[in-house]
Amino acid sequence: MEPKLNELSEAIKAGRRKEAKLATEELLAAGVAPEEVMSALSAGMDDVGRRFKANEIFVPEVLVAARAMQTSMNLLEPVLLSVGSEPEHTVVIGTVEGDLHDIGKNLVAMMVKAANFKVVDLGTNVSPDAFIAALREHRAAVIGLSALLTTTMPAMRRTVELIRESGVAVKVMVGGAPITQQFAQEIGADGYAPDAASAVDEAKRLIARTAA
Ligand code: B12
Repeated sequence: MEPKLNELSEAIKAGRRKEAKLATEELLAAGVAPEEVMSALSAGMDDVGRRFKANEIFVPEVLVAARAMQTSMNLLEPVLLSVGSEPEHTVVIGTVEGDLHDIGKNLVAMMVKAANFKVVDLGTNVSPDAFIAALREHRAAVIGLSALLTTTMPAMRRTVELIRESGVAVKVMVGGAPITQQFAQEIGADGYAPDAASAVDEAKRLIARTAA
């Protein structure tokens, strides 16, 4: 199935939605693990990121690639979720105020859901108040904050501060391309993960720590 996986990566890079959909359907029908399909999607999107950074492509190309990726992710989600029993813990997730990037956050949400957590996804450009209201409403064990812009890193810091001030007991996990372990520590977050797979491990680690 290697060629089909490559075909999927290529379809994402070129933003060919129908092709991406078809390749995803074929891979899933052939019994390829959804995690493997997801890696092919990420590889395609990584390349898009690199070329955007190098000014080889521009916003419209990035958007069509993102849309193709979302189409595939919609097909993957039910497969990832078909295992698993009643979720025990809730994770609230969202992109911080001022930031509209959601591809990485969506990947994290999907992987966390697949690991049998209930996920409340607040979307992008989420104010600290909206995060805090959702934490109260859903009694979340963990909150995941995403930021992709250096200019929205202060909003992440502020969100963590306000969560702490609100007195809500929750473990805060942060991530996004400009975020580092050091920044996470600096702003008083409980955890950091560099990618969607390690975000799942990190959420589990934080919950185990709460229980201990
Ligand atoms: C796609 C994209 C866009 C799309 C977003 C579409 C969407 N629906 O998300 C569009 C075109 C809209 C966009 C707009 C802008 N963008 Co943009 N964008 C990107 C791009 C190319 C890819 C980001 C991406 O999706 N990567 C793929 C995903 C899978 O990776 P990821 O997000 O890093 O997520 C992974 C990890 O970080 C982690 N993770 C992510 N979130 C979380 C959360 C938690 C809790 C955890 C644990 C982990 C975690 O796990 C994820 C999965 O493995 C990056 C370049 C890059 N290489 O990063 C620029 C980039 C982020 N954008 C950039 C800029 C400047 C902008 C704009 C200001 C451009 C403009 N002039 O208009 C606007 C800002 C809009 C706004 N207010 O937010 C800059 C930021 C520079 C900086 N230092 O701040 C970048 C780095 C490009 C560059 N110039 O180098 N962008």
